[in-house]
Amino acid sequence: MKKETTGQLQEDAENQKIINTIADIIHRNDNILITTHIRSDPDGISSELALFYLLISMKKNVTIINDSPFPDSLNFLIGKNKLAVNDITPEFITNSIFDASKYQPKSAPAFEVVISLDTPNFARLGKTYEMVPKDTTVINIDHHISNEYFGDINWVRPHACSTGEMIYDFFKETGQEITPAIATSLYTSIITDTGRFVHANTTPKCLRIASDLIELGANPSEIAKHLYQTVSFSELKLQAMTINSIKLEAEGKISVLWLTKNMINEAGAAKDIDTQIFTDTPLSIENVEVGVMLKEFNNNNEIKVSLRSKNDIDVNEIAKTFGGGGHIKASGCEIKGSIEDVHKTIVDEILKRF
Ligand SMILES: [Mn+2]
Repeated sequence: MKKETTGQLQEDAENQKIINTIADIIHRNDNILITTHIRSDPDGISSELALFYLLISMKKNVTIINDSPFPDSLNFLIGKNKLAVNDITPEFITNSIFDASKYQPKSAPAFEVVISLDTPNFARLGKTYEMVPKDTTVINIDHHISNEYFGDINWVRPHACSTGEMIYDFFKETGQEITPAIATSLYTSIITDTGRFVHANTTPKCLRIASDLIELGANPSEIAKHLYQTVSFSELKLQAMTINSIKLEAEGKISVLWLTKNMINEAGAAKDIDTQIFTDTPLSIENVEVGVMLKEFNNNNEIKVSLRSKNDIDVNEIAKTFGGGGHIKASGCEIKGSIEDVHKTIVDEILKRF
């Protein structure tokens, strides 16, 4: 116990040091680009927004560029929503979040600083990576254990439940005000990355932060309404189809769910549907140790593999075998091949770990 406390103090001191370094770089520069990984998730987007609100209040020139379009499901965090009450005109925020494919390099200022959020390596930035000028200072803020320390400054905390938790620490350490809009964003980070406070990354600290954010103006039931009670009927039908597709392997220790393009068509769901809600389903079955979701995407015969682990199996290691990564109990990778072939490949790889 004593050792852990010492470790915690050391981590706190290190956090303090690196936060000061980052704050100093921000103070010395004006043109800042904020970005997150491809197929952005709520943790990445919410962390971007919280930081965006902060940097705008510091009169910085801030641009958010992501490889993937802003997910409709998070519209409640920006624009004309009632949650984001502050002095920033909603249009400005909406316009600054744009699809990288429409990006015109000439029209953007030269970025002096790039802040990469929730992203383990350059490749995961997708096309945004090509926009990073070579002499830019890259600040890498992330909680993935697979992070490759690709920045000039690397603040990587695998024990943080979310990147949002780290951004919260940044606000606290630098004495910045957390407005209701920022509290709403950060609460969204934390609740989504902990799977509504049930995953192994749900720590006393993350619950304390969530509690503080509620006091600062985040409204849990309002946020939950937007995140969890807005499933379209076609999405729900798709969910039923994916549940029907589940196969048990290795005497019920592994379960594999399929999400094919055909299923999406048949259910009438949007092609870019957020499939986050399906990834935890295979692991919910009793006695299953590793849950897998296989998703067909693009047209290039590639399968997105999402891995979830209940107990001792390190799925970050498994994903790494195929060039992916993430966390010990939640990770992902992409494998070329038909869904049938990838099913066999990934099950064989998991079996080596039992
Ligand atoms: Mn995250």
